[in-house]
Amino acid sequence: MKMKLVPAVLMVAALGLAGCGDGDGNGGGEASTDLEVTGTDSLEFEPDSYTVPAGEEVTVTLTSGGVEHDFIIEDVDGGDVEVVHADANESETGTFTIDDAGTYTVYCSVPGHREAGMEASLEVVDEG
Ligand SMILES: [Cu+2]
Repeated sequence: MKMKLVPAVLMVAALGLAGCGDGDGNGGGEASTDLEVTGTDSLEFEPDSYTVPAGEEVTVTLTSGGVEHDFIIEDVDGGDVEVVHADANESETGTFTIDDAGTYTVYCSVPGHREAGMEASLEVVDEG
């Protein structure tokens, strides 16, 4: 009897996760003006891809784990844009607006983090 319980629990957990991922607009190809990002202790952005609309203000809420992180967008109109920085175990909010559609790179500027692979992909789309 106990053996049968395990797969059932896993299935419920999987369904629950899928449900949470729906409609949040992060990484699903649907543009969102509200990004919830976690900077993990293993130096990753979670999630690590975002889609936002061109020409609209986007709010980023960055939550750091046990290590500080920031959220920088590389090469926007020739310069990097620091959107938000969150100290360890803190959550901070910042905003940005990008007018030109395209694919941008997000990185963390805390020393060593980007070198460890702390990057994400930001898709800016014209919604017409
Ligand atoms: Cu970082």
